Amino acid sequence: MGTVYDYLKLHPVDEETLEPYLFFSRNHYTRNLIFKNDLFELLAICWEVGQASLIHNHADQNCWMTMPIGKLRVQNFRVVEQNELTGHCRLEPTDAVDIYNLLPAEVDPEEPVHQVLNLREFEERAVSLHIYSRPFDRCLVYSPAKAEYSEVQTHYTSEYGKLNEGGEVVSRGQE
Ligand code: CSS
Ligand code: FE2
Repeated sequence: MGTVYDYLKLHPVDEETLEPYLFFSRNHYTRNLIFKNDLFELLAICWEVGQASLIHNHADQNCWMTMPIGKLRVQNFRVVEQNELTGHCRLEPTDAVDIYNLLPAEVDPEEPVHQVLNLREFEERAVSLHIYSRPFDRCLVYSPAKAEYSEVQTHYTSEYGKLNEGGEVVSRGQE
C-alpha cells in the first residue's frame, strides 16, 4: 500500500497531460479510463460543482486517490448492519477529509464505505485520479434513507480518451 502512496506523492501529475481524459457532464460525475491491466486501473473522475457519488464501496479492492484539480470531501461510513438476504443495512458516518493539491488519499480497507462530494461551497470543478487494484466493475451502493443496499454495475464515460455511447457530456477539457 505504502509504495503506491509514496509514488503518487513523489510524482505529481502534470495537469496538462490529463486534457484528453477530461469530460464533464451536467447530470453526473464522469468516469474516464486512462489505463487498465489485470492488476490495476487508472481513472480520471470529473466533478462539476455540487456533484457527488452515492455512498458506496470498492468491491474489496484497494484505492488510492489524488487531486490534480480542485477539491473533494470524502465522507466515510461504518457499516453497522448489512444483511445479504434482505438487503437491509445501517450506516453511521465516521470521519470526513478534504483532498486537494495532489495530496494522495487511500481508502481504508477496514472501513471502505464512503461518499465523495464536490461541495457547492468549493465553487470549482474537480478532477480526481483513482487507482483501483484490482479493477472492478461492480460495487455496493448504500442508501441510508431507505436502509437498503444493492450491487450496481459501474460504467466508463470515456475510455483512453474516446467518449463511449450514451455519455451525456457537456464539455471536454477544462473550458
Ligand atoms: N469510486 C467511485 C468514485 S468516488 S471514490 C467511482 O469509481 O465511480
Ligand atoms: Fe469510491
